[in-house]
Amino acid sequence: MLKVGIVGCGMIGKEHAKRIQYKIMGAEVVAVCDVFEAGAKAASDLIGGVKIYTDADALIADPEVDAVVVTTPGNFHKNPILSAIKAGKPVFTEKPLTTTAADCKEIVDAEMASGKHLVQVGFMRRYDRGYNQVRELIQSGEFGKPMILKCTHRAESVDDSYTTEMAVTDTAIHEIDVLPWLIGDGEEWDEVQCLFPRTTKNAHEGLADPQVMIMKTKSGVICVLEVNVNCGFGYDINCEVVCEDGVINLPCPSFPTTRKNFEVATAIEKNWILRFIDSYDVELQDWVDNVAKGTTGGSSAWDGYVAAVTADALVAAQKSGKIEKVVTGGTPDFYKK
Ligand code: ISE
Repeated sequence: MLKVGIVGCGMIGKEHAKRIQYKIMGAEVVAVCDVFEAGAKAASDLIGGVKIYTDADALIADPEVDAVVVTTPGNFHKNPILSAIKAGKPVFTEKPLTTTAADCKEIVDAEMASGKHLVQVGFMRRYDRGYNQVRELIQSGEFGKPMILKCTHRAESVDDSYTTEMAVTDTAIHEIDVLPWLIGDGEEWDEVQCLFPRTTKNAHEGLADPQVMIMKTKSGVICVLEVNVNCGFGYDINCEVVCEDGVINLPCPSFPTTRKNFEVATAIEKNWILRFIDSYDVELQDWVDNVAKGTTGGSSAWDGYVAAVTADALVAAQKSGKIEKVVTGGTPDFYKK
């Protein structure tokens, strides 16, 4: 049984604590940590009462903790990940790996120096059934080569702490990671651009929303992504892949179709926790299974670094209004699959 310690007891931390304790096989949570003791206590209570820490390093050093899950806000990911690597303990971190490419590089360097693959980044879309089905269809070659990706990343609303940059670093970061994986191994972003249409009346003061992000891969596939986080009607993720010999659409979660009052209707998922609930389950089970074999699955620290470099370029593009290059320097042998 893998004994897990969780660092960060906010919303996703509590979700993962319950998931690991009650759904995932081969693992249990033995300790939780939050700088706010009350937060750690609340998470501990949810899972039957486990050890509580307010210092992440103390949790990581606990000999009973075999592996670490990091669910703090993204800008606090770096230190617990580095401590886990130093302690030689496998670490699953929620996305993004960290919020800057420089911090991600430090993690990549530390992991390579340790000589072991210890870090998995929680880009859960790589575990989503729909994305995997689309990937298989692309890989079958039946549709020819992909040329255009038309994607939407819409959310009902965001709170006042959400910034224009977060449309990239917190939201589009999912497409940044999943789309190259979706269309082909070895695919990489080459250049990115961001356009600002008229801002919706539903956005809070200072937030530019929606945004249109245009990203081109090295092989010439162009993605047009609408990030629209105050759409008001639900959490709506779409991805259409236009290929040479046909078009593939990502399936949406299925809901009954109803007919009433001269209307045909079907529901849209309310939020990301519900939309990707199954993906999170599969993802954490895969992490635990991989840890048991001494490996990692999903997105590596290098993938997390590449996503951060791309996000940095997109944030620069938001500011410059120009096309910006994505320069990663090439995959080190350590991370080649
Ligand atoms: C959130 O952290 C997610 O992971 C969601 O998928 C994304 O849509 C949202 O913008 C993020 O805040």
